[in-house]
Amino acid sequence: MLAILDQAFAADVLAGLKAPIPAIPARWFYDKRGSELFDDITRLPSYYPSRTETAVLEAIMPEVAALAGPGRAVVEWGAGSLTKTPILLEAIDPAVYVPIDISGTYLRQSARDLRDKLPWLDIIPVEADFARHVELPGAIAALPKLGFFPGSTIGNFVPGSATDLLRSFRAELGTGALLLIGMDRVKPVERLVAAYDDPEGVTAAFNLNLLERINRELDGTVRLADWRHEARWNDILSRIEMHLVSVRDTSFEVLGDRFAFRAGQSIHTENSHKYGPRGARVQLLTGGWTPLKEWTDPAGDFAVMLARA
Ligand code: AVJ
Repeated sequence: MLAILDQAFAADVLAGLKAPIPAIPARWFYDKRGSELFDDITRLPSYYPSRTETAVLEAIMPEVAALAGPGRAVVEWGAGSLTKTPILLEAIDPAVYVPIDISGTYLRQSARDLRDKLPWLDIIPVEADFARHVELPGAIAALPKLGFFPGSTIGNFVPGSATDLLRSFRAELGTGALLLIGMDRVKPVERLVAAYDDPEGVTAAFNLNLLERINRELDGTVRLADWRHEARWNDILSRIEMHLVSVRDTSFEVLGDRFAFRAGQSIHTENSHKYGPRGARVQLLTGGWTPLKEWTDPAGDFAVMLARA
């Protein structure tokens, strides 16, 4: 018997491999190995988003703290990074911090790490899939809220799904809440591709780990040597796409189902949308959030936006 999370993984993989354009949702990258590899990615010279956003957050915190005021419940979708989340929490003097994550193990570990770093902070972890509606703890019902969604994770959702997600954030936090969100900017294609196809090969390993995860968890027989990593810029849709491309005709089984791929066929594994200033605001507006303020690094590589529900 597969656990509930594994069943969801199995359903997404089987449906995704049978689709006319094979695709597996990017959320399944993040098993233990995948999360470690993503951590390595954030330290790569060519992967500018993490270090740029961190610098922007550090620079703007006095202003954000003045706008938000103390005593808020800070809600973060995703367990939070120990480099970015403390920058916000140390600056704004919150009443409580509510990290939401689908992985209970990961959530509890990161709550422990955060308690070591900020022992004064009241933390209420919530184990839930933030892509669905999350019921927030009753204890924060009466508090003013600040949502935190860094990393340009919103960019992993196509615009229609991003709108749905932002609307569900709004429904969870309520009218008057604030949202602090990271949104990566459009930039020259060479820099974008280099960020998702690093010379060190870490992003390739991150992408290929999805196939290893299928082998590990879903009785898969994928031959790793038959696949390679590819990062493509899709200009019309303004996004980096990651694909796993078969290097020769190949076939494999997953949970007893057989799949065949021709040389050059791909499995689409991730979208990472990049926004212009106007596109970023429109995405927030269609999701029910009114932009109040936005900041970037001096080069304009990455934007942090503040919006109100
Ligand atoms: C930070 C999760 C949004 O799209 O840049 C990094 C994930 N994928 N390299 C991104 C990712 C490949 C990432 N997110």
